[in-house]
Amino acid sequence: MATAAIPYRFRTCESTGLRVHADAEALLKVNAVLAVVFLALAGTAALLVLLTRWPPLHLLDPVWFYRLLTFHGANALLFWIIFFEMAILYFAGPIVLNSRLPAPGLGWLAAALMLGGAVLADVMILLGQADVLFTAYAPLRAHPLFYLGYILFAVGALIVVGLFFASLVVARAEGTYQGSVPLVTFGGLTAAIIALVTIFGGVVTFVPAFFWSIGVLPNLDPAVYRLNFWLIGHPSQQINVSAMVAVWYLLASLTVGATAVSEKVSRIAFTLYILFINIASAHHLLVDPGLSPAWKIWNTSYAMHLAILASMIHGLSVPAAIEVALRRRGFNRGLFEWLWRAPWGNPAFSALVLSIIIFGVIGGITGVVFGTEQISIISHNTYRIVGHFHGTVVGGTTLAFMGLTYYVIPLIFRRQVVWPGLARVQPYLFGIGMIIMTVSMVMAGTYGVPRRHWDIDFSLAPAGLRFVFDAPAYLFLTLTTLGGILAVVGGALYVLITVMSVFAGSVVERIPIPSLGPIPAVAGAQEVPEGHAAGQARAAHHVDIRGTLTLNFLFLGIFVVYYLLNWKWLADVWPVR
Ligand code: HEM
Ligand SMILES: [Cu+2]
Repeated sequence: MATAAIPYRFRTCESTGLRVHADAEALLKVNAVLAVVFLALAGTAALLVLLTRWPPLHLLDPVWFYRLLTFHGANALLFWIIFFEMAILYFAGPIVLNSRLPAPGLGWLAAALMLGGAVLADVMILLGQADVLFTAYAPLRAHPLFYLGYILFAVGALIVVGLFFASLVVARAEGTYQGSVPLVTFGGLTAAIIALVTIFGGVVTFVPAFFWSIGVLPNLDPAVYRLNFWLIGHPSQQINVSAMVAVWYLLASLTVGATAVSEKVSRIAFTLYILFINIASAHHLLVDPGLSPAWKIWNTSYAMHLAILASMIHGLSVPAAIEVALRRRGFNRGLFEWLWRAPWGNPAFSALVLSIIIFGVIGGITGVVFGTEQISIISHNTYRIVGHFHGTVVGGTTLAFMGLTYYVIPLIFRRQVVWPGLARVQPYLFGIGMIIMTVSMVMAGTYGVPRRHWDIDFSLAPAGLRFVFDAPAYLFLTLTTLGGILAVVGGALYVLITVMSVFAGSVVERIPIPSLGPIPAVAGAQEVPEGHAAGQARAAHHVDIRGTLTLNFLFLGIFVVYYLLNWKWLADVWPVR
């Protein structure tokens, strides 16, 4: 090898046999720990914002409500998720491909830039210099250092994306990996390619905003800002979806030994994301003036549905892979024996399944419906939107990342997960809390409750100017609060378990991985019992996914009903007599 002069240190993973480069592993650890720290910050702000949005309580005053709402959005959707994605790229690149990480020094520089940028932006927000909310829409103007923080963070992320591409090249050139890359790397590659486009969006959005905030640019057109912002704002969500789906395949393999039913179809689906997702950015601009109806309709129909098709393919393919794997073990009776006998006590598995369900049923269906040009008019800027995206990035992506953590701890940090009993219930608390919260937010929004509103019924205004919503709106806001509290408890448990395991867990060298050998016992999870021998023999050569297909048709049924209901609600807004 050409690089023999540089002492690259490797270890061989006892559990997977992978050859792990020490620098890649150290960078993975640092990024993962930082992710969890920022999640803790985001979650603290979430609780305060949540309790403020409950009309009887109104915990924070208006200034701190908007300040911490900004803080919550930035720390959750940028810092937590992207730091974790950087960790995933270090895993899906050099570690999965047995290769070295080229130029590890750049990885440390990137981590420093990202940490510095995140801290800078957070400090500016908390000092009251950036009360601009997540979108930072002009003409709201923040302190220049806030935009600089975002820009530094993005530059750091760009470097890590570059290192990921470089590690693919190095793995190929040095022959540490032959053949086509595994699905998890392919998913990481999808996310990394979309990230390039997204970071371009970040440049055209935040660099002008920076120059505007220091006074070099005299004015920033709000409509142009919004158009540019959604070139970063929407595709970055597709990075989250691609990373989440890659984690789904990985977790399905780690927890029950599942392999994709058709790798080719799954790869095509990932490619559809790259080709068609950016067009969907237009759904954020459907009520904006200045853009023609033809532009809006073209951009939120036709090709956009090819990206949705991709998610539907993964939503069929991952559960199908799980069903096939469990039926192979002999859980072959009827439609659903495999489902009942799945390893529900393994937190990585329950997180995976809840993530698929919440992302698909809540996030997915509401996304397609609210992104429809006509229906957008009754959902835009209502609490329905907040319900929708907590279904995707929280119930979907965040929960999947939580599940993966239960393997990162033993495999990368080589620590036992502490408190197995609590770890077992953690995904259920978070997931069920999120289900209650997101559904209630969507319902409150259906009764007209706006998003980003400190005081929906203007309780401080003179009597004649107050506004009262229909009673169900208040009921759903109460349920939102209860579900949110449950999720905050689940989230806090995740942070505690992770931090305690990483810093004080007992050392573990080897855990069983079902795709490579015996069934896992992560965090004291119940083992998958070996199935009935007869069923096992019968199932061995047979791809039977009747259970998954039944669930998928149930999903489509809910989809159709909800879509039609929304057209009815739209018609009710403007009755024709
Ligand atoms: C237990 C966890 C969480 C709870 C209880 C929670 C709750 C909330 C609430 C009540 C709002 C305010 C909505 C409004 O007034 O319009 C909000 C906004 C938001 N949340 Fe969360 N959230 C949680 C986790 C997350 C996570 C993990 C993410 C991202 C990965 C996230 C991303 C956002 C974003 C982007 C906003 C919008 C900020 C804005 O409007 O500028 N949340 N959340
Ligand atoms: Cu979008």
